[in-house]
Amino acid sequence: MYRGILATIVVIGSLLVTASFAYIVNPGPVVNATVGGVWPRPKYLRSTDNYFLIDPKNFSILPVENTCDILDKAITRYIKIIQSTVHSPIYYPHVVHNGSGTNVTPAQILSSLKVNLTSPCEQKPHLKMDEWYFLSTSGTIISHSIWGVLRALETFSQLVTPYENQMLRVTETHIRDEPRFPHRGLLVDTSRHYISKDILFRILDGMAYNKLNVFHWHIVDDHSFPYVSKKFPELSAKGAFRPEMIYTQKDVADVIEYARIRGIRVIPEFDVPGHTRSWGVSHPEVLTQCEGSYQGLMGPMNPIKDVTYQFIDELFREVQEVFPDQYIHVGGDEVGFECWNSSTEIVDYMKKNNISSFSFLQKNFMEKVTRSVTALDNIPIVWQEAMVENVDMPPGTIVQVWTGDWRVLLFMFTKAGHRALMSECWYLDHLENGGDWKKYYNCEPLDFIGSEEQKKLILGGEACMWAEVVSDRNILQRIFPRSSAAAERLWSPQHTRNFVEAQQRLEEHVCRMNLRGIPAQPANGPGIC
Ligand code: CP6
Repeated sequence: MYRGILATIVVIGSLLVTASFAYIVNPGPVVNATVGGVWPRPKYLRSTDNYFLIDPKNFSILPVENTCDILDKAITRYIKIIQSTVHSPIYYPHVVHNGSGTNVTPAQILSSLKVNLTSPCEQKPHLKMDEWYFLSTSGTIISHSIWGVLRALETFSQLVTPYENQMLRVTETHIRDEPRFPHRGLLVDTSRHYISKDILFRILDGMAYNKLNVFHWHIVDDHSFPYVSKKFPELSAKGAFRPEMIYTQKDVADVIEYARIRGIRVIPEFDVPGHTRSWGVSHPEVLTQCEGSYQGLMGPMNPIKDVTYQFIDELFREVQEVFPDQYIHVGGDEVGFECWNSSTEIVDYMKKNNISSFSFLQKNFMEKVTRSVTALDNIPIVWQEAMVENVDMPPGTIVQVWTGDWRVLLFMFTKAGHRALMSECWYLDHLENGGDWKKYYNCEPLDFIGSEEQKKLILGGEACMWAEVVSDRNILQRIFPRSSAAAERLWSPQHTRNFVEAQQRLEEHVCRMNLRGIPAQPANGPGIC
């Protein structure tokens, strides 16, 4: 009874709020999907009563000024996507157009989309890349960088919907758009379960469909070491789950390239000094040998031995050559002190050097490691726990918040002048009942007390896909569409917070991702896709 009333309210509410959109009429009390709704929602969007028809077999995307391999490949991808839209389940006979995009003006045929890229392509995406674009569905894209063009093509492809007789339809729409935050990431853990390269590619596809631009590759951890190092091949030879569950140098290069041409940065994480048990299979000398009741276990890295730092330095030197991004994540989270406490060697060292706490050891460790990163002109990212005991982090270090009172933490880190990333509210391994994208959607990274200066230091955030309970079989469903909620929070203006409106666009966005080969799970309960 209650559920019936609730559903009715939801349906009526949806109709009221989106009266100016086209939507699908469904037989039951399900969430209606928009038609040609854009996710994440653009900054400025104006649609008219005019619309265009597209013959998918006779449509081209044409560079008018600069072009490059990234643009050529994007055109090939998006032509294919646009052509496949004729198979969308959000099909015309079900569609009621009211308000914008009604059949007021006789339809014209749109045969090409002209891409006006006003400056030469940059080779690789970076934190400060320009993602601004102008798009008119009457046939024009303008952008000052290749990255904006990629975002514009994604938006255009989302505005296109099926029409009768294998034709497509797009409402005349004018959009000026740019992201709110420059760092819009997804963490993927490939240590707790090995995720195959093909699935990583599809994750990157899905990221592009959501305008996410940072693939945070949590590539190794306690449970396995799949990265095949050039200098230390024994790390994966002994530390991978299975001989074939590895990322060769070619695999890594393929992932970076796949991401690059989609405007996605790849930031590797080699988490130290905790979360390193898999390193110890081949290099026990860099881990602490626990004693007492922990006898036989190996703990966090050994912070009092030079070999530890030499080893990290050499490995990070390689990692910084292999991964072109200027940033590298060095972890620093969840360092258990029990093992250090059990080690006679470490306790003696502390006495001799007048060190009274384990967090002081941790501070020294993180200072050394971040310095070896900056020595090679890279910039470290660390988890929040690395900020202990007045640690002296190199200038520019970014702190990622994942647990605890994030409002207090963001205040503290930005007060100290550090740039920060929000992840606390975007843990994708935490499951709730259907529709749990709403709690992700509700999370507002700037919702803490702090000055304008402090808020400018929030670069964005990341949704986190820890892989204890996901593998190739379910990771895509777990990531999408829940990370889409974070993607919109990070891209769209702060005032974009209307659940009822977002719900209908997300309903369509899930259908769209499904059509494009991403097995995104249902967003809202019963639905037509
Ligand atoms: N692995 C690593 C993890 C987590 C972290 N670091 C984690 C901790 C708590 C939860 C989820 C994930 N699995 N290396 C913390 C950043 Cl609830």
